[in-house]
Amino acid sequence: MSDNAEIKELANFIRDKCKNIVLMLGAGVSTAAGIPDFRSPKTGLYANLARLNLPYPEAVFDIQFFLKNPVPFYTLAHELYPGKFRPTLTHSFIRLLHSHNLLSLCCTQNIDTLERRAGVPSEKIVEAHGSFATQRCVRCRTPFDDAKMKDFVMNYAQKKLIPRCGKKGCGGLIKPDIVFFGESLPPSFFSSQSVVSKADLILVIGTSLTVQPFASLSLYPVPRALINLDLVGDFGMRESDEEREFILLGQCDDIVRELCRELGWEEELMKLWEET
Ligand code: CNA
Repeated sequence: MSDNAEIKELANFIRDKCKNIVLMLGAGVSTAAGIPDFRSPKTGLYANLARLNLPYPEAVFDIQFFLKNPVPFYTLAHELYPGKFRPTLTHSFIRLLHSHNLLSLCCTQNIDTLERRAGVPSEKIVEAHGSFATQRCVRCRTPFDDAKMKDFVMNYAQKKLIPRCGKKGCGGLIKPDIVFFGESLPPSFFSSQSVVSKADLILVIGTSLTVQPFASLSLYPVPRALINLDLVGDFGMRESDEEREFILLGQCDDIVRELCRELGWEEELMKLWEET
């Protein structure tokens, strides 16, 4: 667990200096909800994909592979589909930052929509890698009905049916609006950059900072903090005359709870989480 003095310093910094906090989130924020991340050595998705017979683990989210073989993706989608999972304490912490008028933007790589479910307003969320919330045909781009999609994914384990476009003469594969490897990020990601560059704190939580261009947001010369199990990106390498950085290593739910205790928000956090 992280050094308590560092948590106290971050709490003081937030209290004294912050009005515009930008969050950068990754899969580690949702592991406590029961959703595996990608790269954790034993529990991550990539370590457990052998059963899907993939040529390489990332293929499950590769657009070229999906077009040839959508079965591994739909097998996984059935397991990860939103609705089965509850927001974590860290998601409620983001909602709390919003209630305290400190949240400028929540940029997430996650596709599980748990930020929305925790009550973070949609105008404050940039889903940089898309989400399971909508879907469309990969060929003609026609949107596909949400309820039908839910039915296909929820029943995939029994029926093994993959949704296809119903438009006459099309029949293309249906894919959730998740950004696969080989696809561009949504315009909202690029337009958010000016907000990130003006943040008075970038809070990086639960990400290995390995996927670009998302990871590059952490490089803006503004104060930043890392809350993660391990040291990632170029954290720890800033020179002493550069902007301030805080490094808090451990389970993010434990660290945000302690941070909230220092800020006098712990009771509010727990109440919010219990009500979510
Ligand atoms: P990643 O590469 O798997 O990294 C996760 C990071 O979080 C690692 O550094 C872990 O050490 C750390 N971590 C794991 N659990 C915790 C915890 N409880 N507390 C603190 N740190 C923790 O995942 P990234 O998000 O960096 O990679 C980007 C991919 C992952 C995006 O494209 C996502 O779409 C994709 N993804 C999303 C989900 C989801 O939506 N929940 C799940 C799995 C993968």
